[in-house]
Amino acid sequence: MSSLKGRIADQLTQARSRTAVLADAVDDDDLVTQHSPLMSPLVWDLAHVGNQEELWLVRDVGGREPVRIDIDHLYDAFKHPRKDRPALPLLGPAEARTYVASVRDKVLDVLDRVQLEGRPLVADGFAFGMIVQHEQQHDETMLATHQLRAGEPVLDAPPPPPARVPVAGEVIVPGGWFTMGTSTEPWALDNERPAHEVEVPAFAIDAAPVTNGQYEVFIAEGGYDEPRWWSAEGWAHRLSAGLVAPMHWVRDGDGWAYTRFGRTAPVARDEPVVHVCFHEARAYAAWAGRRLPTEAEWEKAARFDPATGRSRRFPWGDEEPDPAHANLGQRHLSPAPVGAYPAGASPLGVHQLIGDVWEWVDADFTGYPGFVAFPYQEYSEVFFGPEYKVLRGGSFGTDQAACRGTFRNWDYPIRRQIFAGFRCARDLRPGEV
Ligand code: AVJ
Ligand code: FE
Repeated sequence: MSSLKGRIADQLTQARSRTAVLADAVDDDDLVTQHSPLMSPLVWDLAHVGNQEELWLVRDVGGREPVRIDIDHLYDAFKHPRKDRPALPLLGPAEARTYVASVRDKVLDVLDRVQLEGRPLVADGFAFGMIVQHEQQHDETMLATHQLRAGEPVLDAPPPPPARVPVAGEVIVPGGWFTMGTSTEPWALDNERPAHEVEVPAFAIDAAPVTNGQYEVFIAEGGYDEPRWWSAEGWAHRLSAGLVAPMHWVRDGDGWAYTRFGRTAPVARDEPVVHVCFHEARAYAAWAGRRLPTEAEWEKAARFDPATGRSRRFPWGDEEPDPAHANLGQRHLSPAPVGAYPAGASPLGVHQLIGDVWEWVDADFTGYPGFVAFPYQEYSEVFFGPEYKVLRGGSFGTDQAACRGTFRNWDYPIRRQIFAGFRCARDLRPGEV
């Protein structure tokens, strides 16, 4: 087996172990329960992961007979909205487990025989990489479902590392052109492509994500009561949804507590704030006299190396993330405090861009110049437009297979179930360098 095939097999296995941890943590009744109208029952994600794998790797790449053509419609995310999925005749927990295992058996056989070159779908193992990322993305979704589930804690992980260096204030990123997106990263998805030059005027960006402690000041100073900090759309949502604090926060004496995966504790002031929507992020930034970064600013802060003028894969360079670089992969069940990842900082000193919390940026989700849908329009293109805002950098629940400096996530600006926070930016003042 080539080393690429070996890496693919390892990554498929890793994704499946994580899926199993998330599914096996609860009993069968819980697996078929819908914990929130925003989410599918966990058993849907489980079989959907197998169905996508069957469609792309067994049928398309492998040219093999379907395993279960009769269930395709149940697991087509466009046929049934999440809220309707519990009423479908879904595979039960045992059937779903048997199904995904039999698909995987065939896929490993396909992998053994396939030539990973020629056809763009298989060149560099792309289709396999896409399916690894797909399973890991659904694992993050399943983790978000766990966060929405009531009851005793069922997931365990060691706490994140402590702060190792003080990180505060902002970093000035010099103006000029930089390369955004990629044409060379083999498993980059269509919306990250192609690489293109963007001119970004000099700007200042926070050296770290906004923390719970900072966010508490915004709340205490009436940030949720002042329409002037909010966009019209954001204020309307703030009123109709009755927002008063990040999702999952509850009053605790003078302060706040936060229930995370079934465990309640006072909010940690030095951790990045998480479970805020785009509108809350934007309101905080306005209150702080700042703004959210544009998508190009975020990516320039994360990838631009002033010494070479080149865009790197990650803030720390081109190497794959290791546990000292970033809080990824559900190794911990929370963001780490600011300053916990000095080895992951960018050359200009911007910290924790990768991992910890997804970061809302001030951008609609659209295609880059020269965008071509690949291999299907329903991954990205059908979501392009003003309804979705972009998130960057991945969270503690994002696996490194589905996270890099160019990776783009998106959601509605009102959504808070994802592990999302933000950092602020601003234009430079005249004469400031
Ligand atoms: C990129 C996270 C928005 O979960 O809706 C999963 C990823 N696409 N199955 C999503 C995805 C198809 C997608 N996000
Ligand atoms: Fe999916």
